[in-house]
Amino acid sequence: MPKLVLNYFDFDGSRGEVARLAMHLTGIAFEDRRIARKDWPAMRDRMPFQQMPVLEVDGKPIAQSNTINRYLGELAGLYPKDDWQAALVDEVMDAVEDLTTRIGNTIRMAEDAKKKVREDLAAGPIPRFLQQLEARLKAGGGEWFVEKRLTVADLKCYLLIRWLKSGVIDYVPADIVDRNAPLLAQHLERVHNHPKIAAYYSARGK
Ligand SMILES: N[C@@H](CCC(=O)N[C@@H](CS)C(=O)NCC(=O)O)C(=O)O
Repeated sequence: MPKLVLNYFDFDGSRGEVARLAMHLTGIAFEDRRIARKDWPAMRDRMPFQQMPVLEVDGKPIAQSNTINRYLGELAGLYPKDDWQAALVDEVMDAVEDLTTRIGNTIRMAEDAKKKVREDLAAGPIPRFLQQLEARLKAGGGEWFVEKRLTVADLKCYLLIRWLKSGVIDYVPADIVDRNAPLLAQHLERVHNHPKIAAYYSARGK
């Protein structure tokens, strides 16, 4: 097993959290290098795309969350070997990434613009993404996205749904998931109650 160091913000969610969960779930040893916001400006230029997460593998950096998720998913056995099943995992992860980016782009907007863009997203694109993701969950049997088992696609979707349901995204109603994709709300509980994930968050005091 290579020596793994995950660089990500000191925050239990979003793009770096799939990697943490994948490694905790499967007992892969890694250094969880949590970067405080105040230290980020001084570090930014050392990161390949001035972004995180960045995984160091035997000292060599690799960026882009879904690339990291696939790499670790393969190491951890949470990514399909079959090419078609793997493509289905990628589709979910990339769709989640697209929606995360669209919402994320609003974070630094002025309040008026933020309100308008988020209300527009909540009126159409977010429900559509949720319905499309739910359709893929159904196609996979309703419990997990592919291979009737937990993969990195489930972790990636879980973190998006947790964010949407948390109520912290102003102008996006917290019940948007329940109203548009109730199976994704159940999926959130399924992942959250996985014994190793529940134990991980409990150990972190969450
Ligand atoms: N496409 C990239 C996006 C990475 C990204 O936007 N990361 C955010 C944190 S979640 C970041 O590093 N932002 C830089 C900043 O806030 O200056 C990925 O999937 O890893």
